[in-house]
Amino acid sequence: MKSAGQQGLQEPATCKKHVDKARPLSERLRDKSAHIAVLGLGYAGLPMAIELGRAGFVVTGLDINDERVRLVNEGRSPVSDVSDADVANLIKTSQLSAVNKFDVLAEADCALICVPTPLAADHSPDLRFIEAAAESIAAHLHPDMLIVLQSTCAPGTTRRVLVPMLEASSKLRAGEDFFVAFAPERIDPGNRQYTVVNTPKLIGGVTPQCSELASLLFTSIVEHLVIVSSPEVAEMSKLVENTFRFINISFVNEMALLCDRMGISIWEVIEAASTKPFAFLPHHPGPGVGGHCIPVVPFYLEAAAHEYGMAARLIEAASSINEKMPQFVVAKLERLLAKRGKRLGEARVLLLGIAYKQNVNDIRESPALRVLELLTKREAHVAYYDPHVPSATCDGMVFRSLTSRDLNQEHYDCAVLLTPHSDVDYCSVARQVDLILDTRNYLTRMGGTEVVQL
Ligand code: SAJ
Repeated sequence: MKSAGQQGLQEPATCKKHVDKARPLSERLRDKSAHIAVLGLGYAGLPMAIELGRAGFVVTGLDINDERVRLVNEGRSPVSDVSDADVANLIKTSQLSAVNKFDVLAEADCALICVPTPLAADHSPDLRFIEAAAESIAAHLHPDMLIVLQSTCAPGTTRRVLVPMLEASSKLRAGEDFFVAFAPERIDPGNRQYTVVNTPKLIGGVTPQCSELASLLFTSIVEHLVIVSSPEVAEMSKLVENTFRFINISFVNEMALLCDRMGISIWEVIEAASTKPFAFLPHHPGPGVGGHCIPVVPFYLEAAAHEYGMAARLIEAASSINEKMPQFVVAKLERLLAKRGKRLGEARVLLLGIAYKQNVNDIRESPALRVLELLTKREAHVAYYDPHVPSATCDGMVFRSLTSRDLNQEHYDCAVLLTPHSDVDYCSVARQVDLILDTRNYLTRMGGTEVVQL
């Protein structure tokens, strides 16, 4: 029976490319006949899977979250920066599929590890997701396989944690029988300008051949590759990038506390300092530092410093400043209300935006949740409005976002702008309140409503 292809007909969408596994991996990466497995379909893994599918690879996404797997197979995106159409187009052509069973790794030529690297309760690195991924891959490891770790981790994790776990249950040796590299994800959620494609990709292979094979994979989707001399350099670069940001944010937060005492605008100070065309990189104060990266990654660097007998004092100092910001927001609000003869405990307070940053729906580590918790503890009447976050649990209580219709029916003594989303009409919100504490310097004059910057 001739296949559809042999009959010259359009191959049915379900047909997978025939792959000659005998050909070396380098050739299958060049002609994109390699099968790629992406472990973790989150904010880092799904955009990577989409770009690899678009480049022509067959990509299987692996995730332990059944709901996430179901959504992807239905052509829907569980990640705010990836559209449903992005997913559906690749599902339709069978370039992309998702599974929650890891035996597909036996068929995969490459495995990209894009799993979370959170902190444990004591702020120490939590590598259980990387270790689980390593175990899954090790169980299906085969010759000529490329494994790329993309999850943020401390220097040495690739060579001293991942590689031994991969080698433990087979005679295969990294750098000889299979290949390993570290290539940190640099996704900036909500950033429309910089994406997987135009953000330079660091690659640190365990051996030069490992770097070469990882480069062959990424060159199909990334405009600029940067090969470094080892996985440790790539791991350390990622930690330095994010800790640089964390410390600089904490510096301007501390200056915000000082300028508040001085009675001058930190925003005007930063704007003025930014006129210096060299040697100054503006960062801006806010209610604190949220997200899955910036408040987490520096503690991987701190743990690495401790391992080498050093105390990373700046990281601890920066963390204590950033963690103080929610209290500062509440204290400033209390002072503003007191000037109007209102006690915090009897005030009706509207929080605007509780996602950890603009135009995302993620509330992990969001400082807005801390503000909500502090105000609730002070017995203020608190509600929030965030069209990207329908509900949030804070201190064991479930809060539901107001709708834009609700906003027009209630009056509030004050609002606190914590995370300004670009799709919200703050003018209409301002009509419902007498005072807005703007922690992001986002609002201009709002009619008769008094707007006070942090
Ligand atoms: N923030 C400030 N002031 C600033 C900048 C940020 O208060 O001047 C706050 C934000 O509101 C947010 C937190 O810091 O709550 C983190 O913001 P972010 O955009 O720096 O962090 P992420 O985790 O969304 O994305 C970052 C990436 N961001 C940028 O470099 C702009 C980048 O560091 C990484 O690609 C990504 O983390 C990651 O995956 O590590």
